[in-house]
Amino acid sequence: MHEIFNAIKKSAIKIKWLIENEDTGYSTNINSTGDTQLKIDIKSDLIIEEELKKISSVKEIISEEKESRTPINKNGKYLVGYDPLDGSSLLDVNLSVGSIFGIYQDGYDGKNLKAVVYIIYGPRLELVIADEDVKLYKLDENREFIFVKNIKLNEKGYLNAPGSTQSCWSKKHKQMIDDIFASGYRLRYSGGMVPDLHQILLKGGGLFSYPSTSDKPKGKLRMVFEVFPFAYIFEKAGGGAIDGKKRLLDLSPSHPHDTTPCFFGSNEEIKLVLKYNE
Ligand code: AFP
Repeated sequence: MHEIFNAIKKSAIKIKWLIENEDTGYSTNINSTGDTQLKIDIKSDLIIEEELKKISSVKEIISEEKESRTPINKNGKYLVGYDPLDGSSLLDVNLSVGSIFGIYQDGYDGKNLKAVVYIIYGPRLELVIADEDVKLYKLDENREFIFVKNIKLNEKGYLNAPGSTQSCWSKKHKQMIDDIFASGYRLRYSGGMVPDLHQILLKGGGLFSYPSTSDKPKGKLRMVFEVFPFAYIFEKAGGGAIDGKKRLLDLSPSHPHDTTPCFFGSNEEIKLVLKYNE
């Protein structure tokens, strides 16, 4: 597992360089989810693939940017599902973006996650590793990731990050979001899952939601690459992650690119979501 963490750290430094120096325009490719890929999405994916291919404990990898799995080592133990550059459509306006890695064993169900890493490319390069607990690291002047602190959510937060557009929300969801704001929560939503969830994690709590909507009844965010990894992190940080009713980590995708509605938060906010979905 440590070798995998090190490969991810090396990839993060290279991708940070790409973000700062390379063309952030679109390519002519369309990925498996139907999004037009940025040139930098493709390059970041390649960087990660090259680093993970060197690791003997990796059995196979699957990227959000590719339709199929890539076998690595027949005798490897771990499967790595990753989103090389989540929120890349925010690069042209110089907002933070991230990379997300779920390290699975024996299949890509939520319950098979063994560890999670995400990177946030912001003014600083930061990395979060969750295995037994959740730890924040930052890149120092010697290009080493140094430990900053453990991340722990409070029972209740004050930030609200509601995904999608109001015109596509159900009446019930709109009512819940209105009530949350009426009770004093502040809006914090950049449109990048990594910085939006990172903010909630580091500011002690709140709610991030991407519900079932009229245009995307099964939500937008992908289980293997985005939802399960953050569900794992929120639970390890002392909060919760549900699809509205059920625990996200109990779900099994029938295809690696399947999506699900999702709610991540501290315990009080998750209880509230459950109440509105009774
Ligand atoms: P892009 O990778 O196309 O920028 O999408 C980002 C994302 O998958 C995720 O990072 C955000 O939380 C979510 O989409 C935002 O979606 P909405 O703009 O529909 O709220």
